[in-house]
Amino acid sequence: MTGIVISGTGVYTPPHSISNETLVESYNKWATAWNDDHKAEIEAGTIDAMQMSSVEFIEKASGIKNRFMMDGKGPTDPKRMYPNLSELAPEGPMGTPVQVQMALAAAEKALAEAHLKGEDIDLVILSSSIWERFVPSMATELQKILGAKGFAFDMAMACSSATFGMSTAVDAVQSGMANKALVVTAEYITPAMNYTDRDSHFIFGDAAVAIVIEREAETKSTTAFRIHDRKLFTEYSTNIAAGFGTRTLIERDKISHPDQRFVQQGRVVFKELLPKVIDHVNAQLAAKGYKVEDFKRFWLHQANINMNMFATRKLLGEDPSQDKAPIVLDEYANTAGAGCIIAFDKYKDDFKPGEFGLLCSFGASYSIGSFILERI
Ligand code: CO8
Repeated sequence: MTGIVISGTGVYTPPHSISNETLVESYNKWATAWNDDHKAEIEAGTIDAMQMSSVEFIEKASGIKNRFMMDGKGPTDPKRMYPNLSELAPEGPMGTPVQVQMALAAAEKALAEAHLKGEDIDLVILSSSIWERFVPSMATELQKILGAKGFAFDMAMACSSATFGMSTAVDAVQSGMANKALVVTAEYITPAMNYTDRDSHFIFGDAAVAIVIEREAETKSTTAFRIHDRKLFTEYSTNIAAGFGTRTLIERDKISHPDQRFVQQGRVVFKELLPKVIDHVNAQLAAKGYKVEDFKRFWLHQANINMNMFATRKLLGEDPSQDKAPIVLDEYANTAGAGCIIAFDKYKDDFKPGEFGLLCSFGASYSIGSFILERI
């Protein structure tokens, strides 16, 4: 027992809702035009034709039906196939980044639920998979906008950015380094996608989530969850990757190479990561003396519906339901670190004091972060 609670959460949903139908139509127009342009080579057998994407495949293989984007026009323009700057983008590189504006919108909701103001916060962690700006740190800009005190920093842990950020915040509050912490995971991830890659063009959407962490004895929240336990795991893997970084500033001719953007071995990830997730959760429950029956709900990472079905079947020994292990990826797609927190935010209001839930992120790097929570 930590004496620490999650006293508020918030979700920011971007303005552009893009369905599978829209995305597949633009991809197929782009692929058809590419095949027309390369007709001679395709006929000569020197290159392969681009295959068409399909709405049916996407829904069956992933469970995704829709996603939200900060710009929907670029990725669905067959002549462009990458995002435009968002409507929220500042005039120049030193204006407030879109990612900070997404973070702020989520933070305001989380603070309202916790009955706190920005000035009550003395630690801001902006923990996300990828970065719109490296220096100055975006967390310090969010700290300034909120009027928060203390200190702020950026951190990154791919799909487990939110849970690892939360764990760091718990440590800071427990140790007395901070009194009240705000963790924000702002996944502005569409710029890192390759919309000309049939295998991955449908996977991600943008979203931001925020979580307030504070002492149970001090909280004014009426919806708080006590953090009973947390368990983190990492193991290096290149099966989920995005190559861009400072090297891209040197090797500028490689900016359009597919390896610069998101690329994954989806089947390998499925096979390698899931057993680790199941072992991780079972070990955590056994170590703390819990059984799966003790939990009302499992808020799981949101990458693929088949992964979540498999994980809940293995853990619970039964077919999962929306009530037991809610799915939000049908509407939001994969939002990297934000996914399990969106599920938590949208499926926590029916909890009564004394009921338990398990929050678990898993994905790139590899990483796993799981929290045992009790509604107080
Ligand atoms: N339309 C039609 N057919 C397609 C399409 C498409 N869009 N895409 C692929 N196909 C074809 C394939 O070519 C293949 O054809 P063939 O059998 O002839 O080779 C066939 O469909 C089947 O393909 P797959 O075997 O790849 O299909 P799967 O059923 O395995 O599904 C998935 C693919 C959906 C990718 C699945 O493997 C999956 O989701 N796995 C889990 C992956 C996962 O969880 N990844 C973690 C994501 S990373 C994350 O959560 C956060 C990352 C944060 C970092 C971001 C940095 C930018």
